[in-house]
Amino acid sequence: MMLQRKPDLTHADVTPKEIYFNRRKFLQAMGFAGAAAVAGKGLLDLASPRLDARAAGKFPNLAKSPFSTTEKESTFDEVTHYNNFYEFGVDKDQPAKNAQKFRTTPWTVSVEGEVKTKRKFSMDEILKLAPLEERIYRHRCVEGWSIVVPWIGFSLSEIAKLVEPGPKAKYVAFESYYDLGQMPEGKYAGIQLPYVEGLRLDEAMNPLTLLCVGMYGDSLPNQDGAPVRIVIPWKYGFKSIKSIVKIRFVSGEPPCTWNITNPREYGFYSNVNPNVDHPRWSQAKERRLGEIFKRPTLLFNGYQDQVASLYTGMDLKKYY
Ligand SMILES: Nc1nc2c(c(=O)[nH]1)N[C@H]1C(S)=C(S)[C@@H](COP(=O)(O)O)O[C@H]1N2
Ligand SMILES: [Mo]
Repeated sequence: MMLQRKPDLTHADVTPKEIYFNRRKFLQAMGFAGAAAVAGKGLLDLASPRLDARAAGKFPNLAKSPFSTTEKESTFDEVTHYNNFYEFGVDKDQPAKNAQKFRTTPWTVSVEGEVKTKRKFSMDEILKLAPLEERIYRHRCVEGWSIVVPWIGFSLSEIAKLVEPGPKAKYVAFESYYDLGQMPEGKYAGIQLPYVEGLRLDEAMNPLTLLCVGMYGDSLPNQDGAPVRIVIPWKYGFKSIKSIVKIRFVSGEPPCTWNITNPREYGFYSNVNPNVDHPRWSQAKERRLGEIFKRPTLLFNGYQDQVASLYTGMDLKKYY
């Protein structure tokens, strides 16, 4: 829970649920193993049934990306049942339940602001705008847990090529869909909605910044930000805004939901940094979902080769 509104409820409160979740996964895995032994099939095939299902998904035969990690992927079940999506409830298991009926068709993303050609893109147009790639990225939540996800999409810079940002464009602002009728839990989110986020223009145009339309070979599940979201793998997860309807090229630093909620705890940059602690907990380590022992958190979440140059000369303790 990220909110300061409940100061006695910190990340530590997340842990018991996480352990419970992992135990459930463990028992399920045992079930799989048992079935495999009976069927005489290799354990490896059954350990990740979703991988086999990938060929049958909406997006088979995706181009691979040199940006992909070779680390073990989190399971589809982990990534779709342990979510932060406050519009659908503040608990990790709520988005999977409450987002089931979320209507994502028709969907339009409006690209506007300091650009030569403002444009509205339908979802069909977005899907054909550039070749879709699979990008297997690490994702590190500010709360101290992490996952590895095979996202699908293309660099956000592909959109910029089409709308041509002008000289006044220095930042990019993003806005999520918000409708209390479909997201009644949003009333209790404790944050101002619609959810908004932003990046400096050079960050947004870095090839790692992904316009994401799917995961695990298929469309995005509603709870993970269907039908289209942003993924910025070197920043804390809350920067990776879900279910976007607007992209605005702007001249000044745009407001960001967690930053305006609590500027001392959540900065505009929010680059993953093990050396800059959150005021209420250390950021030196993280727990990969499904694992017991914590692992060290890496500077820029391990993407320093791609992004460190964006921050040359900046004091990362000041610009957190
Ligand atoms: N619109 C919106 N986007 C959001 C959030 C949210 O509550 N609302 N939560 C953020 C946080 S804190 C994280 S860690 C990631 C989680 O993405 P995932 O559930 O697909 O793993 O989404 C981010 N994007
Ligand atoms: Mo997060």
